[in-house]
Amino acid sequence: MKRGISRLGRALPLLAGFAGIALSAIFGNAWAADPVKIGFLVKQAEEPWFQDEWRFADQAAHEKGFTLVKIGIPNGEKMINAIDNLAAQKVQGFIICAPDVKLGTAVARAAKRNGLKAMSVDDQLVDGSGKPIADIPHMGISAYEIGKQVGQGLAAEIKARGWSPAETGALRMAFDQLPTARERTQGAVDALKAAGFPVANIVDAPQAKTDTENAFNAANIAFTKQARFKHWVIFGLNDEAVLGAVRAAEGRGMGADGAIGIGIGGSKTALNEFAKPAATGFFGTVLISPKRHGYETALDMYNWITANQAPPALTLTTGTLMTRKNQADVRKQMGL
Ligand code: FCA
Repeated sequence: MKRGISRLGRALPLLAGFAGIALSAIFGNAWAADPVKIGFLVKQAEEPWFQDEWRFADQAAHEKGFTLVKIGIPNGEKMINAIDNLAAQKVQGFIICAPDVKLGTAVARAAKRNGLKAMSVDDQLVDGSGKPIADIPHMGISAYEIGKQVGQGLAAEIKARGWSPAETGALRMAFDQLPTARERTQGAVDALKAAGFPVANIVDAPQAKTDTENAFNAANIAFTKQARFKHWVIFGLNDEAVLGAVRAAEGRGMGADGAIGIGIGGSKTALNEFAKPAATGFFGTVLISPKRHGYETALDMYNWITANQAPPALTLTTGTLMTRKNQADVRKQMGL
């Protein structure tokens, strides 16, 4: 574009002084002087995972010198308003973890209407028929594999503690309307099964929302219905799901020797538990990378805007089992 501008400038010497102004009017956003602005919209701004993502996206903004606009979008209406708002602020593109993946078509439409580039993070957007939206690049976790790591960790602990599988229940904190959540817990179920855990002892606790409070309520209902088990292992889509269930177990007199869980995340929710002087039932978590999901997606968007280099259509990140014992080493390895 710059070369085009100078050629045109030479061809119209009389207008040379006004070329910048005139051409920026003609070429709009393509005029190189526009500062880069990127939106980062998340469904649950209060959750430590999303705060970490924002923190790492801020780091990218600082390094590259772009402006990052962070907005929490707890529902579809706020989401659409936020996208329109980004356009009004002359943002060129945004990264989004939507409050409901079925809003995919609405996101694509709002982005197109406003001429914004869009990329999703964590939760992949789908269209009306449940298919991922092809022209919205995505970075998510390898949900099924990470779920398997959770299940393997729990199976190993059942063994290490000498718990009889027949007397142990497995609580699946369920949020099945979210594909990544379903895949994560399916991975854990399959790993438990593969380790010989009795399938009939797997109990579902459906959560209304993916936070600790809703997990606590869901787990309490399940524990009341299934009082026959002596021990419990707990898993779910994130640390909040598992922590809520661990708190519910504690409320029923089941401490770390009665009920243990392994979450997914590794942000503050998990670290706060590990920092307690005595081990709680929150045994571990599969640490995933807020740095990749925040910093890397922000850089991807920056390159898309400034160099017209679209991000890969799909990037799946891995995780590492982290417990009280190895937390410092594992976090260091992940560059956190
Ligand atoms: C989903 C969950 C979050 C986090 C993220 C990676 O969005 O709701 O808690 O696990 O995936």
